[in-house]
Amino acid sequence: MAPPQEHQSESDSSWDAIVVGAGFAGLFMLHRLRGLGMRAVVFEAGGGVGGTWYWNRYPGARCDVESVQYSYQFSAELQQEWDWSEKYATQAEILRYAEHVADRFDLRRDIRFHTRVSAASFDETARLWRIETEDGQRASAPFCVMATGCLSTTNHPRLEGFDDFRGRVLHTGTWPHEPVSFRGSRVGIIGTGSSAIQSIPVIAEEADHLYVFQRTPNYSVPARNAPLDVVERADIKASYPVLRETAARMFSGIVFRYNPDSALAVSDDDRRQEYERRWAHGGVSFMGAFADLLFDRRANETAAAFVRSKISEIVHDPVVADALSPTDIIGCKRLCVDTDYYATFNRPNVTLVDIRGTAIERITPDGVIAKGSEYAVDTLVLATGFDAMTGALNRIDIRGRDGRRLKDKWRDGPRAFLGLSCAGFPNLFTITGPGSPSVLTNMLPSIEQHVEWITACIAHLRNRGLGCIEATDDAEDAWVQHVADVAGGNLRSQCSSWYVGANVPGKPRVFSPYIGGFPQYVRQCEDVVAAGYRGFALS
Ligand code: NA7
Repeated sequence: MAPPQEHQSESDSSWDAIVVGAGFAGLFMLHRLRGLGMRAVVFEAGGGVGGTWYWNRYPGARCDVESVQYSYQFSAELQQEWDWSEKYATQAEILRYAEHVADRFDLRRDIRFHTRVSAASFDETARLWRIETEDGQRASAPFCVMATGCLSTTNHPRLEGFDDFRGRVLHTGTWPHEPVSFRGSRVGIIGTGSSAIQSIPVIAEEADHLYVFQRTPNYSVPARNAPLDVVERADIKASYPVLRETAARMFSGIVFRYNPDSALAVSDDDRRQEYERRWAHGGVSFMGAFADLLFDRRANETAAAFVRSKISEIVHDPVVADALSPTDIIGCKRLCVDTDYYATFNRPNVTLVDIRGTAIERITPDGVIAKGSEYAVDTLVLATGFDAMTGALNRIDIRGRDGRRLKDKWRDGPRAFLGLSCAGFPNLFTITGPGSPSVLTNMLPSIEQHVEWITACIAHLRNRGLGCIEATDDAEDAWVQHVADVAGGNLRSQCSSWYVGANVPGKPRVFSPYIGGFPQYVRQCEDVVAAGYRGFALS
């Protein structure tokens, strides 16, 4: 723990705005609020800035969006002075970038680290949000912005006997800060999502033995990561304005080549060649191979079959290759991007424990029992993901008008207008909240768009001497319906992913991000403003 800061001794403080979270969203929000001349404070549970990139320090952690795109665009100077060293940046490099931004814009002095917000309630008489932290601090402000992230509350499976395990337990989403060695260790990893797929090849290089407990196989495509050389970096810097402008017009907010053709309208040879080209290029642009991959099950199956064929080419043991091969919709769960994932299963020190259709039976003091056998391990890595989209908000006791709890309002699934604001919760904003494109797009531009929208909204209120903004029930209902309608037409709503909350037992099944595309979403946000904040009550 860092030594407490001077400000942290304040037991009660009033501000113009309170921001919760110092990841990319909270950092930029603070910068913009300051730009409005407001006194703003950020409360951050971690000991440093960076959010996701502060916590997810597991071996092999990288962003699956190219570094030059997964970066802020609000400052041309920042873009020009920062150099990305690789096509896909490591967690460490992205964290250094967040730290650089915090320093460059002098943000740290208004961030209270090691301070987790436990409650936020709206005082209707004073028209203030009153915040409490786990260590007993209080603060109040007319505006509260939740910049708490979409994948920030870890999911811990309830496994029988777990507490009796004598070895070391690590979760990819809360990885220790000190170096973790796997040398001489027998490791068991539970999960085969993105975090596992990135960390498995790296852990396997060091561990004595690695057991991979796989409940559901996942589709993964190679990253083809590479260093960026001096010429590439100069080209990137020269073309940033065009890159950003182009990205803003892309469905996902990410520039890559989309093929407008149907996978079913071309010959088998042409289709295969297109997939081969994408496979050789690497990354999530694989899903841009054909326009209907996420809309037509037959088209989707052509891409799925291609990846399965690659798995059987790479993995020597046909039984293991078969166990690693998913049969469901490709891209329904988020497509994983890897470096040597499938090839890692050719190593003699890696064993795939395929528990498909069953479950881990129990954890013993010395290992894991699955499919009737005990696997002795010294270290258990939980790569079991997150209570996504709503987890971080629901863990705070948020109360709006009449003391109504957000958690109760969201009992059957999240409800918010534009994913930005909730009826009954005046002056509370959520950055990349449920009902906004968020995780289905490039997070950085989506964050910036929300921060700019919120900033303009607060400026609008202040310029007109207004104190309150709140989504109306009607606007919220219509938006929630729209989000559901759009999701219904997309194959992504059909499987048991964290997009629908299926990975957390008891969570209502609702497709929470907005899947209508980034440009379409931005247009709707702009229309709302142009129509005088249609759908909001201003007072
Ligand atoms: P994910 O994608 O939610 O993956 C979690 C994995 O853990 C997944 O394979 C799960 O299997 C598995 N899991 C979860 N609970 C259990 C239990 N009880 N037993 C066995 N296996 C279990 O999380 P990640 O951290 O990898 O990635 C999250 C996002 O971060 C990712 O999509 C990127 O956007 C970045 P399941 O599939 O549920 O059967």
